[in-house]
Amino acid sequence: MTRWLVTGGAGFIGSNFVRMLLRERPDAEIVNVDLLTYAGNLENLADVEGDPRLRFVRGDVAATETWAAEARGPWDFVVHFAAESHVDRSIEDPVTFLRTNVTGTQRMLDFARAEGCGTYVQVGTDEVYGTLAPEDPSFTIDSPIRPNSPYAASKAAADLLARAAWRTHGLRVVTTRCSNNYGPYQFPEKFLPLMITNAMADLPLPVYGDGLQVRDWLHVDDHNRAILLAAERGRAGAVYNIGGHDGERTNLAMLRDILSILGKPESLIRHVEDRKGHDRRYSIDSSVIRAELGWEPTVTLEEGLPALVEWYRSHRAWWDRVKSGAYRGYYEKMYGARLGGGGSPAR
Ligand code: NAD
Ligand code: TDX
Repeated sequence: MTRWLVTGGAGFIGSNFVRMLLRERPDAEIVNVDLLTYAGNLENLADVEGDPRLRFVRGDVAATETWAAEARGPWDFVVHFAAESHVDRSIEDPVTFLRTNVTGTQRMLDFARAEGCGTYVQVGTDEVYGTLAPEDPSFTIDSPIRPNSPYAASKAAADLLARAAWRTHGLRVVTTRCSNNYGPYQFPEKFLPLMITNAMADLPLPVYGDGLQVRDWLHVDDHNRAILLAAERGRAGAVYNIGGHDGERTNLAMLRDILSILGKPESLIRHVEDRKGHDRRYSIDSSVIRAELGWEPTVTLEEGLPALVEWYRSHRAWWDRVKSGAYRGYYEKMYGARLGGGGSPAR
């Protein structure tokens, strides 16, 4: 058995990672620690709910002492996804981001050392590099760290604490920095699920500013395959940029594609006030992980976007429950008296 502790496994990327591990690593035994904030939803894992290799512990990464007894090491791998992840929320409420993303990461690094850990993966973001002008070269792992939102600043601090744990204590840390992900089970406050579900319901599509900001879209399974490689074969202390499968598009171009796939009119697009400090362009140079670990993205936007729209078409029950708030009762219904882990109440 290979023991994996995954944090944030009830969120978008983490739940897809857990599903991938169960599918591709028959010897994996997984504990998923998640606080179930508004962004955490165990319905994202409903299809693997009964798998005996997967155990859920409700817990706060910033209060590891409240659940450590339910997740004793040693661990072969700790993969730290849990975070506050939405830029707009970080502008309104930065302190929550510091608690979860900064304190929470330090507590997870301490937990990994105390329990024993083969490799610790810090799941980071390209947003730590700041923004690019249209003609700038892509971000490399040597680009300066210049975060522009409280979210990005908190993730930069987390990455640096992970590096410090490697240098100071010799914890085997590998850090990944990925561009914008898309795929199943993304919370519909984020751009693509918000726009697809709104368009399906003939609701307006709120585009920040001129809509010409560029993102470097990557399918969540390609991201998770890179994380798996980084965990199993990554170099201690390495930073791996992940992204860039011909995925650079303006927000408006993405919207036009979505509307055309759905057969909906462009009159649904509404330009609204811009996000404060809005990063203009992200673009990722993934040459290090390609050369060192042989990672290659496999899903192009041309195939991935229609498949994503189809997923939202066929999973209306899932996103109806998320948008209506009904998903919040799922954990209590499924787990009832087995409320373990302590932690703070879900926000
Ligand atoms: P998400 O918001 O969908 O999920 C976050 C999960 O973490 C949720 O299940 C939530 O309940 C849990 N969580 C939040 N606070 C917690 C706490 N204090 N203790 C325990 N659990 C807590 O986020 P996501 O989009 O899946 O992102 C996962 C990770 O990947 C984050 O670290 C994010 O910064 C990073 N990332 C995301 C993207 C992207 O495009 N979404 C790109 C690059 C990196
Ligand atoms: O309503 C909207 N209208 C709009 O124009 C929303 C929610 C977003 N946007 C724009 C802002 C961005 O230019 O769409 C783009 C994508 O926005 P988000 O989905 O909020 O993603 P972004 O800010 O790019 O950050 C994402 O990628 C990096 C994730 O949320 C982060 O967690 C990840 O680290």
